[in-house]
Amino acid sequence: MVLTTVTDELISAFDRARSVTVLTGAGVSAESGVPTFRGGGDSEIWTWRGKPVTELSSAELMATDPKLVWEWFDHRRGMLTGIQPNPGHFALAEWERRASDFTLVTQNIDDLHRAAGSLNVLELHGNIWRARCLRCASTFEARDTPLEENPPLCLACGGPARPDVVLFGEILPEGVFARAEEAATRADLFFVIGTSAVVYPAAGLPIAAKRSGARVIEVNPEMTDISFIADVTLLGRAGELLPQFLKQRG
Ligand code: BJW
Ligand code: ZN
Repeated sequence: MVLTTVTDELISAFDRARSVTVLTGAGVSAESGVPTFRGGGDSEIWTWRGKPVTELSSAELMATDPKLVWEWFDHRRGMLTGIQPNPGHFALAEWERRASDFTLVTQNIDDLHRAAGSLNVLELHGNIWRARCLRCASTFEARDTPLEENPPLCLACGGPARPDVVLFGEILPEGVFARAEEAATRADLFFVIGTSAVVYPAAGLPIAAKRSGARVIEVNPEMTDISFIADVTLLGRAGELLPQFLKQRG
């Protein structure tokens, strides 16, 4: 079913749900002015030196030219500086405060969910403000923008660090993905918000939820690769639709 507004029936299903799991993607940050990877809904697309993201954010480039990967992330961090969460992020933080069993899984590395007040965020693809040591694997916050040194050096052992994000061809942090899968299969309502749902294994989560009996609700201005399994596609912007789930509850 395709809808353009949040109906009373959806609000009451949301109120009655015992377990809600949400998967977000770049589209949830689009209304904050953050570009997406593949466009859609009038969003800007990340571009840098004419190279596609699949090449820039790849394990291959990390292995051959880590300084260039840091320059790309430095550019991204510069753009994110000063960007604020939007009503979609704030609504999700409120969903978490009101629900008894709520899990927010994000593919985003921009940290805007936490900035909006979400507490438990499962970051499948890492965090742009964190670095990971290539020698001792410790992780640390690295917020210099622009970078003071490329690569930044590990606070523990002085070794070179890389962005603590998951590039194409890299394995997702195992514990985090396992928790996301568990929440997907436990949910009775599963929301897929602002993602083109083409990147795996994240895009497998709504499929796993559906198989386990969840009702799947998609929020996106456009139909996506996952629309065919969604019970409801809410066609529109996250920042406009997500707050509507809270509106009749005072
Ligand atoms: C709005 C809106 C508004 C606009 N409101 N909405 C199975 C099948 C095929 C391939 C694979 C597979 N398993 C693994 C692969 C390979 C690969 C993959 O999936 N490739 C596909 C592209 C085909 N996956 C991987 O490599 C993963 N690793 C892995 O599986 O390891 C095992 C392995 C190892 C070695 C070999 C093989 C397997 C890792 C994936 C990591 C992805 N990393 C990135 C970059 C992170 C760092 C960075 O930011 O640079 O993560 S890629 C990029 O895409 C980023 C995103 O998190 C991710 C998803 O994008 P997202 O969020 O969906 O954004 P968009 O732009 O695509 O969509 C935006 C949406 O918003 C649109 O729908 C708009 O309409 C909508 N929108 N405005 C609501 N206002
Ligand atoms: Zn180290």
